[in-house]
Amino acid sequence: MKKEIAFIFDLDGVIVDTAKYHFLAWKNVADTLGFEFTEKHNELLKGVSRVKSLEILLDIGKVTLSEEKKQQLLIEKNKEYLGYVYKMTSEEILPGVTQILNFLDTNNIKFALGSASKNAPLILEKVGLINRFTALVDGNDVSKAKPDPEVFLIGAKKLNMNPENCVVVEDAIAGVQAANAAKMLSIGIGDAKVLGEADYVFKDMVEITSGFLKNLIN
Ligand code: B16
Ligand code: MG
Repeated sequence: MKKEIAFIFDLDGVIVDTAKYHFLAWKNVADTLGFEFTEKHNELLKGVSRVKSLEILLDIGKVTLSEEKKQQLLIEKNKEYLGYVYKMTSEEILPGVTQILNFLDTNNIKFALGSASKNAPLILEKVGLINRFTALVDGNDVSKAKPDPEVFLIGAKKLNMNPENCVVVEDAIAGVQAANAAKMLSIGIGDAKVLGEADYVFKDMVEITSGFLKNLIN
């Protein structure tokens, strides 16, 4: 017998790779402030809110700024980031994603978005996926950042599902922890050494086969 389950997908690192654009925009901020910001540093910002990302960046550069200057940098960073987002097309949907969404649709399994990004609706619109999600939860809807389960619990509510019947797909350890705290099944996308707390870990979305998905629902 089929189990009634639903999926909640993270955005950056799962559906699209916007981390590379965040990197370029944050690097510009670091350049302006006069310190080096590497791709390795950028890993620390994945899944983290915009405001928290700036705090981490300033810590890396050992820079202290006034509230006013921080607000100005946040606006400038987002402006540059949006410049990249506006150029996004469906070609940037990560390999494997479309097949998974098609499988879920074919099997009448609902899915929602659970992202820390305040730009999530725009990104989904640019890549042509906005109308495929039953519900969207983004950085504008939450007051507590991952690893707090709030984002996924709101997602379950919007899907009209019990949290225990939801499956979360996440690339950030804070997101995996949030899913676990919400008592949802967690699927990590990326390095198994980093995402070891997830119930399942796959290198990328292509590795999630229809056989695996069939096992989950049966
Ligand atoms: P924004 P996710 C996260 O997206 C990114 O991984 C993270 O690097 C970014 O700081 C955060 O969104 C906020 O993004 O500046 O667009 O509001 O992985 O939760 O989908
Ligand atoms: Mg992510």
